This record gives sequence, C-alpha cells and structure tokens, in this order.
Amino acid sequence: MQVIKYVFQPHGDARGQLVALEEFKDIPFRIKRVYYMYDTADGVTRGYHAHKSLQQILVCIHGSCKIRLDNGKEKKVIPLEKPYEGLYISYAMWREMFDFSIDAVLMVLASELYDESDYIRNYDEFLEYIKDSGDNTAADGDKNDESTFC
Ligand code: T46
Repeated sequence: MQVIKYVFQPHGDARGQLVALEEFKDIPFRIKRVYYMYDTADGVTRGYHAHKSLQQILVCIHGSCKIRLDNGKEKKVIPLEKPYEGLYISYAMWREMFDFSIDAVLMVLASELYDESDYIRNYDEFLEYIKDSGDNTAADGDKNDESTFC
C-alpha cells in the first residue's frame, strides 16, 4: 500500500510558524469542505468507514493521533504528530482514527461537501465494493511504500 504524506512549507520567523494551504498547489484537489475534531475522549476510535469518491488530507494541527488505513488487502498505521504534515486518503480506503492525545486537533480538508451516501460504513460492504468496482487505486502502489511530497 502506498502511503502519501505531504510535508507543507512552514513560513517561520522570530514570531513563530505559519502554514498556508492552497488548493491545487499544496493540496491536490479543490477544497470544498474543512472540518476538525477535538476533545476526543480517551481510548476512542473514530471512522470505521470508507468513501466512494471523497479524497481528503488529514492534518493533526495540535497534539497527535494515529490513522489506520486499510485497502482491503493490507493495513497500515500512520502516526500524525506534526502540524506541517498531511496524510492523503483516497476514496475506497477504510480508515480508523485512534490514539488521540488529549490536546489533539485533527483537521480534515475534503474534496467534496458532506454527503452521507458517499460513506461505506460496513466493512463487508467495503470489501464487496472494492471487488465489484475493480478499482485498485487504493490498493496499488505496492512498489513504493511511502511517498512524501513537499
Ligand atoms: C472521515 C473521517 C476522517 C457533518 O454534519 N458534516 C461533516 O462534514 C462531517 C464530517 C460530519 N458531520 C456529522 C455527521 C455525524 O453526525 O458529524 C457527526 C460525526 O461524523 P462521523 O461519525 O462521520 O465522524 P468520523 O470522525 O467517524 O469521520 C469523519 C468523517 O465523517 C469522514 O468522512 O473520513 O472523519
């Protein structure tokens, strides 16, 4: 499974750091929605779903958390702990977010507006979906385990 991490350019000076994210420049899609989660209770795992067409970039802008990605063939856990790093998640990828630090703020940049019909919330349906669609976008890239874009 190919894991795509973006390392954003911080604009640092004596005052501190600033990261700016622009669609099609720093982010590979039009940003139609931004949401974030915080105050996540200890021991909670969120997610447990895939999307049919949504692409997203997850940035843990404060604290830390872990993301489990599962393409139906392989699972990977990716720690997010730097406010200048973004994890790309394609459609047809099962995701779980867990191990949130008490101060974690996980921001998500999304390619589409919120649409419940885009969710696959049952794992067996997800496996059927990727088999039926014949789409191995999320499952390919076995040659490169991790790609980083700056
Ligand atoms: C994803 C992961 C990374 C809205 O009304 N609008 C929104 O844009 C979103 C994202 C959620 N909601 C509502 C729907 C639920 O009543 O907020 C509630 C919590 O959503 P959900 O249980 O889907 O949250 P997570 O953390 O399991 O998943 C979210 C995203 O939904 C999902 O697309 O990829 O974060």
